[in-house]
Amino acid sequence: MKILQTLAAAATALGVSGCIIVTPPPSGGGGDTSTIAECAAHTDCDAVSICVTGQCVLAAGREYAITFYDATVNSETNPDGESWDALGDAPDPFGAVLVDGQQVLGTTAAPNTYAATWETVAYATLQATSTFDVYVYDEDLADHDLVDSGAFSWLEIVKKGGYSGELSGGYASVAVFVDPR
Ligand SMILES: [Ca+2]
Ligand SMILES: [Ca+2]
Repeated sequence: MKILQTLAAAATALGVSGCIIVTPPPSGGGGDTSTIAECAAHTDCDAVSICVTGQCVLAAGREYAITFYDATVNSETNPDGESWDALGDAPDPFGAVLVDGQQVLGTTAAPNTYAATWETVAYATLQATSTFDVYVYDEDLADHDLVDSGAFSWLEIVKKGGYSGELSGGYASVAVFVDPR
């Protein structure tokens, strides 16, 4: 209690009257998980949670807005070394997103271009175990050419606010955003 007496003496010396508030020590780690964590960004929350209206909430089992923003076809030739279309014609790219193997988003095809911007939005409920695959195709009359694809952790995309980069083969780059509704 010597410290308290010293503080009291100091307070008296400063002309402060009334009681001294002593902050109690933390109560021995009760593992209280009911505390709602405040946050400003998804990265402020734990590995399975995201920040929604200032509070950390479980990421799984929520509905998300998926935005297929754009895609670039990085190669003038397909994996077989041929042009995407006859006579060296540029591809007609369109994008798709599959959740658990089911297509939840499909863009229109952008005619004869290596760079397409869509900003197409679709909504899907994402579970902890949900798979999230991104595809870019070249639209053809019959069988569309697969340009590139990539399998992602949707939670990783959510945490970072989006994915911007190459798909698995390097033939296409995309920008895809996933945000809680
Ligand atoms: Ca083609
Ligand atoms: Ca074409």
